[in-house]
Amino acid sequence: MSDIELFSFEACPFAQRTRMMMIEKGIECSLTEVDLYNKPDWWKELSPHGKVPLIRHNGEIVYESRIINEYLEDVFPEPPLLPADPLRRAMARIWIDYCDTYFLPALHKLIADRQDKEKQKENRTLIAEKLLFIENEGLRKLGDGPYFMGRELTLVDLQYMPFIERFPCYEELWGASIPEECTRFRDWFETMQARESHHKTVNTLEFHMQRYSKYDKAA
Ligand SMILES: N[C@@H](CCC(=O)N[C@@H](CS)C(=O)NCC(=O)O)C(=O)O
Repeated sequence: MSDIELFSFEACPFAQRTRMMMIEKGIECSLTEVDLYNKPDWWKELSPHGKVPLIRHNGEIVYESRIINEYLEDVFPEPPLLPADPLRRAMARIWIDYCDTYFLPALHKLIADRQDKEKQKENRTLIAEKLLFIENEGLRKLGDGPYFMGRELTLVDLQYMPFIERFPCYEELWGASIPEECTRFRDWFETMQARESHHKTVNTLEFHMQRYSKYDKAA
């Protein structure tokens, strides 16, 4: 029995980041699925924000996917998922931050404004701009690939992958697209799809579509 407990929800892309991280590191954990639609009292007591993922390690809790992943990187340094060089580490953190601060808000706007045709046009353009920025300022400058930072897998890859796994739903339901010029990005996605951590955590597109379609039905 591991001394790490992971509290997760099957459909949650943030929790998937941490599940992928643990598989990549070979970290054993006991997994508890939380019913987020009907939060149990023990969960409300345990979790300050009520959000998954959350881990309990040696009786202490850590939450926020990005913070958990960096914590686990500190506790289990092998195999490394951040570059050793301080400047490259800083670069990795810049792109980890870019995902949550710039890229995800653009994706979320697409869902939030789904009823507004004019705003949707702007949102599709915004997403394309973000992807081109990732391609040109991130992937192409950081290295030849196949991973985000170059030859080695890092936490940056795990930060983006769960959301790109779901991108075909954004294409199908709300017309988002990955610009043609994003060739390094497409190759990156193909590389990531071959990882065991992806195979072990991926959900089918039908599963994702069903969940996203509910937004339209609820509107
Ligand atoms: N910034 C958080 C986001 C986590 C998050 O939004 N999780 C969702 C599920 S995908 C959640 O737990 N929602 C329940 C709630 O907000 O009450 C992270 O990176 O861990």
